[in-house]
Amino acid sequence: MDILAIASNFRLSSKAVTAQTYGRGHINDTFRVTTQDGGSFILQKINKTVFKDPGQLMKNVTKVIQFLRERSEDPREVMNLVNTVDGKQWYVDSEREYWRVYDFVPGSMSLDACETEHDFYECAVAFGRFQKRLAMFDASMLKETIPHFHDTPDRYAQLLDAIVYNPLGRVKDAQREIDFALKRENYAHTLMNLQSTGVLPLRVTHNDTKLNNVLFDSATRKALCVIDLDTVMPGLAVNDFGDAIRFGASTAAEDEKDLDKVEMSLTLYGAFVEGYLSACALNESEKEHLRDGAKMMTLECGVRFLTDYINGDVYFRVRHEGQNLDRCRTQFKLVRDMDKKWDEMAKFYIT
Ligand code: ADP
Ligand code: GN1
Ligand code: MG
Repeated sequence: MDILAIASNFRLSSKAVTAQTYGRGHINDTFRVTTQDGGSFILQKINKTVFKDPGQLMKNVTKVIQFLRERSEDPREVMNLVNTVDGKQWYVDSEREYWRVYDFVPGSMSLDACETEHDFYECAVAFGRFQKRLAMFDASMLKETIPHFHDTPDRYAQLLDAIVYNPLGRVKDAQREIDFALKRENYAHTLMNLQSTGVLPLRVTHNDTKLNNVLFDSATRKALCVIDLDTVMPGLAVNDFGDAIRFGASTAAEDEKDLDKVEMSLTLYGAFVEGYLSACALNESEKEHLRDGAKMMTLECGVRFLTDYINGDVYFRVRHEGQNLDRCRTQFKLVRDMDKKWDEMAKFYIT
């Protein structure tokens, strides 16, 4: 694939001269492109297996960016889309692949693990601020880019389908993980039930609040900009909270093989609660169910990795065989650890 040729379809500051794969996202193909005049850009091919309607996705992203830009003080707080030479927000190549370009946010970096609890506090403030700023966004302006995204019972249904289909015969290698998941199937309904009974309000949420979906100012190490806006849709704030915990409060990488290294750090958990609640206003029910958000998103993500392992790694990018099963195991280890720390997690609620 000639990335520089693809880049030439966008209004970059000058001619693109280098292009390298970039970052550690699991979904899109991301490249950092530099130009003759020293400009730096992020070029992405949108994953069409994951996002069935990339054009609609880009309409969502454009609206969210515009809304946030009107409400932020520093231009580096919101990503900037670069138009194509025809003045469009995305480019479709001859193979019907969808491409987009953002300015590389100047002076920024992303983290795949926190170095200190302060990093995680900053991440929480960024996602909390994001939540607060979107409070007045009209949800009806957004189309769901992935229906049932955090519908955990639906994720279980997909796991059960994969077990029956078993296309590569991998079920036998994952029996312990399948048993673990199935034992917790009743719990999977908890937050969806609280949503349908109106206890937890639907808000416009980010839905993919990984630490590496926030850019930090490399000079000050303050959180600067929330990125990866592909899944901004109506959702639960406790899930945004929880998805951030499952990744950022873990003491090891998402695909760590040595499960003795994998724990949920209460210190990091506490730092995130403090940062998140300082930046956005949640109601009492949401605060009470923060720890359920953490456990649910961790369980759900484990179920998703397990399903994808069984299906033959068709959704999440893998760098080696078995990586999705490794990822599933860390998530389930974190669920067990949260069960142990359940009472302590409750102590961080600020009422
Ligand atoms: P994916 O959906 O595959 O996770 P992301 O949109 O999160 O893709 O991008 C992958 C990585 O690329 C991010 O984690 C971040 O490191 C980097 N990145 C994305 N957009 C920008 C940007 N505008 N400026 C700087 N870095 C970026
Ligand atoms: C994916 O795109 P990325 O890497 O930021 C996934 C999330 C998962 C996460 C697991 C659109 O996030 O839902 O929680 O991997 N994004 C999508 O690491 O499915
Ligand atoms: Mg990402």
